[in-house]
Amino acid sequence: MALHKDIKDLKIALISPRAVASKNMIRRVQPPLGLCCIAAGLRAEGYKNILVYDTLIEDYDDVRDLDSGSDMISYGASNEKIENKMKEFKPDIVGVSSLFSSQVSQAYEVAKTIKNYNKKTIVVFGGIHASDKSEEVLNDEKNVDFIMRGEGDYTWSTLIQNLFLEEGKLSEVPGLVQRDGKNFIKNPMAPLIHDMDALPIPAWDMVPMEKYFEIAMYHNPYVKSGRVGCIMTSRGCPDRCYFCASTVFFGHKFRQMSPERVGEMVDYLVEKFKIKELQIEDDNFAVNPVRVNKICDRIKHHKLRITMPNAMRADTPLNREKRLDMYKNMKEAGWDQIGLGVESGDQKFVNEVVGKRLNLEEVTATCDLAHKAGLLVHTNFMMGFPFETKKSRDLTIDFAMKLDSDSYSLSLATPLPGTKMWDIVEKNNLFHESYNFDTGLPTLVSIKPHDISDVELKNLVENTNKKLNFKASQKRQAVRDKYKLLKSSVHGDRKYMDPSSASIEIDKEIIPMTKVLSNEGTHGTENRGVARPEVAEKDKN
Ligand code: B12
Ligand code: SF4
Repeated sequence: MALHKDIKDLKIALISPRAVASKNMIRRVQPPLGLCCIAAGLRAEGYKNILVYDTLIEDYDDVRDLDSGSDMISYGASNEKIENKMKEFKPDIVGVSSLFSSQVSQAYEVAKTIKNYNKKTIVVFGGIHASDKSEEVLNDEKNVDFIMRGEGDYTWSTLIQNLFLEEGKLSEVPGLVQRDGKNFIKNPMAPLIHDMDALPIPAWDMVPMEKYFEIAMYHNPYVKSGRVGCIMTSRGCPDRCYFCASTVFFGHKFRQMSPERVGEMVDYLVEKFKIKELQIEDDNFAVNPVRVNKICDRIKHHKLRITMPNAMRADTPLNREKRLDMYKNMKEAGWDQIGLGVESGDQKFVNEVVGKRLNLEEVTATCDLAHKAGLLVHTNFMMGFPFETKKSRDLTIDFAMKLDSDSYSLSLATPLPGTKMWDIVEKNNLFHESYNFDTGLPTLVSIKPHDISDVELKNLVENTNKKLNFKASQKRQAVRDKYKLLKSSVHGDRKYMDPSSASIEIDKEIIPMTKVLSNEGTHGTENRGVARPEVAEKDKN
């Protein structure tokens, strides 16, 4: 494709599509970190006209039923709005983030909208889902021209040069997938990025940060200030959980930013955006405890409130004294809560099926250590694994009930493309009849249960969640105080119950949630999440 203007003047739009959720999930929204990384990479190469367009923040309150009668919604800017934006910006090429499998139907809508606006505009998909299901995406959606697999931080400028310069060759673009008649040409992937410190600071300045601050519905929505920075300080995880899509994409090698680089990124967020809280999105933040301690020392002067919406291993470092020291440092640096990935209370299942090799005794010990350090603990469990038995479920419930965790997420296992669990589900024809990518959410049954009905399984998971979180809320005032931070939610960190189901049964007594949180200032709940004027107001003071 010949180019008549300076390549650096090309207009590049990067779009994050509408999100899909079920009605009882909160509508989360935070800056699309992947697109901000790509934009920063392009800017560093000298590209001048870059638009990062996050449909979610552009129209957070445009909530639509996905199919009439279903429990599913999508939210974000409409196709008309996206088209109008394209008419205004006139991109030469558009990159669409196809990160979540559950979002792919919405990503297709974006592709159709772009081609509707101008057939000549090149549409490129990238992100975790598109990388793993590249052929399927190209088969399903003719409006997608190319897929770029893998990390996009540096590969975009190679793509653009080879697409738009006369001497360019598409065979040179790492990770590119294109149609070839009925077949596909798949270029080898670029190597994973190892020098994490060399990555430019994500282009948060290209998204409307104030709007995110105002809505304040982040990955962890329990925030004291709306001014939150969401960062990632490492990629990759050495663990091998069989359900995890993250390692399929980012690999098992732990690739870490130095404490100094993390510090620079945090300094930037504090100085430029006046953030007051930090959410660290790493998959397994504490793989290197020495680094954690150094990061604590480097950033504690900012006095930020820090949470980790994702989990870390409960047994890092293995030495409990050192673990306690690390937790104390984290507390001193501003951490309020840590998250632990436990997955199941069935030790044999954790070791032999999940592939996590985690001694559950360490989980129990860690709850005590974290409390000693003054931290709250959130634990993550799953149910509804392929061929799971009642015995295994009972062990999970029993373990979680006895555990001194301050809040719990018990999710329904969801098959994610590329994972070992996906392969097991596919091979054994275990996809639930209602399953499609849209419904691949942790609040819905995606895998045919083995020895329980789907309805019973869903109810069991929902009720157990409520019981666990109720139990936890009775123990510590700090937990009840945390719930006050999200008045529109009922209970739990990731499970947001519909108000109509907001009661729990304990020993045959039905207790409404309002009573569960009695005198704690709980207000009416809203099942679709709300913008949070009270947080925005507090920030002004
Ligand atoms: C933060 C996060 C969220 C946030 C916000 C994500 C966002 N918009 O930025 C929230 C809380 C909303 C969220 C929700 C969910 N999440 Co989530 N989330 C993450 C997490 C922890 C970090 C994402 C991130 O910022 N990564 C860092 C950046 C740098 O990477 P990136 O976004 O992938 O971008 C890079 C590449 O993908 C690529 N790229 C990205 N876009 C594009 C576009 C083009 C054109 C190109 C070429 C390249 C490209 O280049 C980027 C730079 O290298 C990941 C785990 C992980 N390690 O990534 C899970 C992850 C993405 N989530 C996952 C899932 C399943 C979900 C949920 C469905 C369920 C849930 N667990 O609650 C929901 C669904 C969201 C919805 N409503 O549609 C899965 C996705 C797997 C899949 N196939 O679907 C992951 C991988 C977790 C896992 N362990 O498996 N999530
Ligand atoms: S610990 Fe987390 S990131 Fe690592 S493999 Fe398990 S689920 Fe994936």
